[in-house]
Amino acid sequence: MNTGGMQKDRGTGFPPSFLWGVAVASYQVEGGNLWSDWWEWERTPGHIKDASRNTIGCDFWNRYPYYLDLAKEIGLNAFRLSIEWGRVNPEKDRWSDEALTRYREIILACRERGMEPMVTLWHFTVPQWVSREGGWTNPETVDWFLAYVDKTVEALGDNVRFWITLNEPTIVLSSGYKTGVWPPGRKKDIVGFRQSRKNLIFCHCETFSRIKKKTPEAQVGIAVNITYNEPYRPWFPPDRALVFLANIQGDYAFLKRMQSHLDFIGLNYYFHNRLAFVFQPDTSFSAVKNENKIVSDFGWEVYPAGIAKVSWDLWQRFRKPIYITENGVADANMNDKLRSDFIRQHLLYLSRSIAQGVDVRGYFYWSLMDNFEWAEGFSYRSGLYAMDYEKQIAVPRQSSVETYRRIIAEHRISHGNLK
Ligand code: IFM
Repeated sequence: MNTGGMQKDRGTGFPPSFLWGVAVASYQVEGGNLWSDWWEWERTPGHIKDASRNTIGCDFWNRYPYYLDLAKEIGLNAFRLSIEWGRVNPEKDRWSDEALTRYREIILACRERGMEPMVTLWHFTVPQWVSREGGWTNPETVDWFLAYVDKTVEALGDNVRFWITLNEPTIVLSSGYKTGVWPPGRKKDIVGFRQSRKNLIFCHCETFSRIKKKTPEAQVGIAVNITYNEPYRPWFPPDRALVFLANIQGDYAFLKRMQSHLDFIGLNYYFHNRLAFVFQPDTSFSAVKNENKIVSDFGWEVYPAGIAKVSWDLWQRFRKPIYITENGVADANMNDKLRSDFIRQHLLYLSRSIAQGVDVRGYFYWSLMDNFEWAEGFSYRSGLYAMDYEKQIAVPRQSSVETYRRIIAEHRISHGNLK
């Protein structure tokens, strides 16, 4: 087996207080988020594959006890969810106590089922009124966001020990301001990109300080999506230079700007890229040359060694505890060998990192059930449970649910669950 260049060892266990969870995000599972920018975005033809059904989606907003029961059945001790800014603050200066009360109920419902809630304050969407005022490019958005943070932390803070300020900000920056495939749909808007980046970094740091001031015992981090980049030809300096550039321009640079304001790093790991130098200025001289022996429904190569590589790299650079806040694979097949192997292999590599001294404290599979996958709409199916949206039921993908349940129960990767 490819150990990704790391030393081989026998470690296959997880620390006693390890968090075993799944992750969901408000806009993707709740349904009915009509105050958010994505709601308008979705309704413009061409933006989303198969958007027509996203009125209630999984209807987590109303049916959260059903889903939390399913999560509990897997034996999880943690559950990652997010708060929808547009629900809490649907119009400028209008706040919804009703929404905050519901979020409080959801968080308590996690606790009642023995699951530690990990709560994300911003997972991609802004309220429509914020978007009309220029979204993240507008410096006032910082004040609006922080007012939302204050209200939310005031209402929920006594029951939340783990906060994530922002989810994958660099993905939103590039999709919203470089490629324009996500709201606000700007292409090559370098000025907008830079302003938004600056405002997001400030929001993270200030949110961290405010939460810590109010509840010093809370743990506050950020979730970043890091691709494991490696040179296609390790002996070829231009390929190595591409990897170096990709790393310094991406999330490592972002994290560096906020490292004094982080209790932990949330790592969302999905895949790797083997980068090759090509003489094509329009592709930034870079091409991805993956082997693609095993790929997800979306063509993402399954590469479990990468989770260990990135965790190791993050640990070496920042020395902060790491939670794997997302890791998952899109596979619509009900006979889901791909997903169960994916879970086993990633956890095996993770256990090896832990044995080598990397401080990894939790793993959250993305996602509990199939849900709304942004521009891909409902076609992306990564759930441990398959959604039947018409009937509003979630059907277990047996092999994956069983695999994850067993690993959690044994708290280690044993021979049995490696088969
Ligand atoms: O569904 C997304 C999630 O919102 C952010 N991280 C990646 C997931 C899968 O693409």
